[in-house]
This record gives sequence, C-alpha cells and structure tokens, in this order.
Amino acid sequence: TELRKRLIEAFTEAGDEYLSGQHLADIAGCSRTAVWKHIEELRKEGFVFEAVKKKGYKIVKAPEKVTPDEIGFGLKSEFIGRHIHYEEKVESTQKIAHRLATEGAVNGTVVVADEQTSGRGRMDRSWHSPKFSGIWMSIILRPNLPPHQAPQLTLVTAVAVVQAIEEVTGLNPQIKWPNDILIDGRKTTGILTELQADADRIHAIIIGIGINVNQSQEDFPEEIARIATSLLAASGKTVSRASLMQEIFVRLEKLYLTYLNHGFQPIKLLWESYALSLGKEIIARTVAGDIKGKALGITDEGVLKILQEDGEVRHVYSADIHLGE
Ligand code: BTX
Repeated sequence: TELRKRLIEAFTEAGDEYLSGQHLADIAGCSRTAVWKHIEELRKEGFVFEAVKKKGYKIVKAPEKVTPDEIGFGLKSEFIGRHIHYEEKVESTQKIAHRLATEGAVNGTVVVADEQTSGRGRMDRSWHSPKFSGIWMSIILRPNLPPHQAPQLTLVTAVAVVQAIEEVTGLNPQIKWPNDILIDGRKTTGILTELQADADRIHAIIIGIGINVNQSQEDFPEEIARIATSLLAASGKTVSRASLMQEIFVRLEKLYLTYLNHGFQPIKLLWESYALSLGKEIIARTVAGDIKGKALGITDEGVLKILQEDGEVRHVYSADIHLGE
C-alpha cells in the first residue's frame, strides 16, 4: 500500500501527462510487472485508468465514495436518505441498520458502506460486496402496517430501483419475483427485507439493497461470474453511485407514499410491467418442494400465482424462481 500511495502521488503530480510503466517502476522502486499488478489493484478500488501504447498510464477518474456529503449534495428526497450512516467497511449494513433501528433511528435512515465483508442474501446466502464498485445499503422505514404486508415493500423497492436504474443508465432492467433485478438475464441487484415487529405491527422494516455498479465482468468471482452483471458491464459506462442512490431515494419515497396512501394496487401494475417471468413457464423452488407451471402474476398481497398443468392455481409466498423449458 505504501507503494500504491507513491504511485498515486506520482499520478497526481503528473496531472494530465501519461506516465510510462518504466517511469512508474523507477518511482516505486519495483519491477514493471509489479507496477502493472498495482494498477490492477487500484482499478479494483475504483480508479479508472487510460492506457495508451508507448505513452503509458493516466488516471482519468478516482474512486468516488458514498459518504453523507456526496449523497447529501443535491438530494431531493424528503426523508429517505436524510440521515445517512456511512462506513468504509462493514460486515453487513443490515446488521448495523438492525442495531440503529433498535436504538430508535428515524424513518428513512440509510446505512451505507463502500465494502461489506460478509454481505447477506436470503436464507443465509452470501452477497459479494467488493470495495467501491457497488451500492451496499440498508434503508430503515417505519410504516404503520401489520407484518404480513412486508413482502409488498420488497416489491415496492424493486420497482423504485428499476426506475432509478432506467433513469440514470438508460438500461431496461427486469424484475424476477420476488427480489432480483436482472439485466440481460443476469442479476445486478438483490433486495433483502427484514423486520422488527410484533404480532400485529411493524416497528421497523430494514430493506437491504445490493447493486453491482462499476465492476467489470471479469471482476466477479467464479461462482457468480455467469449469473451476475453490473451496470458498467451492461451499459459500458461507469455510473456515479451517489447519483444512483439519490435517484433511488426519490423514487422509493414517492412509491412508498403512494403505497401507504392508495394501497398495493398501483404498485402491482407497475411491478407487473417490469416483471420478467409473467406468462412464462417457471419452476418455483420452495422449502416444501418444486412447483411447476405458468407464472400468472401476483395477488394484491404480492404473492406469486402459478398455474399448474393440472389446472390448479398455486400461491407461492417464498421461493427461488427458475425459468422452465
Ligand atoms: P439472494 O439470496 O436472492 O441472492 C444471493 C445469491 O446471489 C448468492 O447465493 C449468489 O448465488 C448470488 N450472488 C451473490 N453475490 C452476488 C452479486 N454481487 N451479484 C449477483 N449475484 C450475487 C439477494 O439474496 C439479496 C442481497 C441483498 C444484499 C444487500 S447489500 C446491503 C445489505 N446488507 C447485506 O448484508 N445484504 C443487503
């Protein structure tokens, strides 16, 4: 890291000039191969380089962080994102949000980190959350609702994230019930909703959102390389994480209020317009076994309806969806 610091200083001094590999090696006191490796490391941290043959390297963009200042500047929402708890590196933003919610965090509080070391998915799965390249955040909301309505809020969130991605990148993401957002069939976003509630009232809902933003396709680890993508990989453009977060806060706030004031119906229509698997043959893997059939839509509660071959319509509350043949 001392060496990388020296490289960064050299690039800073060079300003708009390119620095050759040899020159950098001299400054850092290492081999050119080592320089190249360090440049790769810096790239993973969010630096964007321009490399020109015979001239060398130049930094065209330094990593942007997602600190409260960056997010607060120009923010147009009223309550979502008005209180931001930022950390560079955490195990999981969900964990922190749960603690803050217990301690009385206000409606709309957001916990965000530049890196998660043990990001969580559903059912104890893990969520890969490398430094600087994604949005890893948890939003605390305090709706006055019974706990059984919580799954609807996952769907509200999915619509908000899709709209924000569309607005900021021009891409057309689709939703796979209940909580995946896909681009070209690959997962770019996962949503995890958790509750603090008693039998008839939600105290806090903690909505975890993980979005792959600026990873290159090669950056994904082997296990998810074929199922995952990022906004950069899909659009060819780096995306400002802070701007995307702002857009999500504004959209989510609007849809959340629509939902509280007018119920799930208007959200349902929007959700269905973005849904990937409606009308298709799917297999829903549930804890009680597979359900196979045609995805018909969602109920007013946000529950998935599947038409089986025998004509029976099954309601699925929780499952992983696979597209059938
Ligand atoms: P999920 O259970 O639907 O998806 C988890 C599965 O997705 C993993 O088993 C793996 O196959 C795949 N996967 C893991 N990481 C990635 C990734 N970066 N991109 C694409 N696919 C991946 C989805 O759970 C809910 C994820 C919520 C993550 C947020 S991040 C902020 C907050 N904090 C936290 O710990 N979790 C949430």
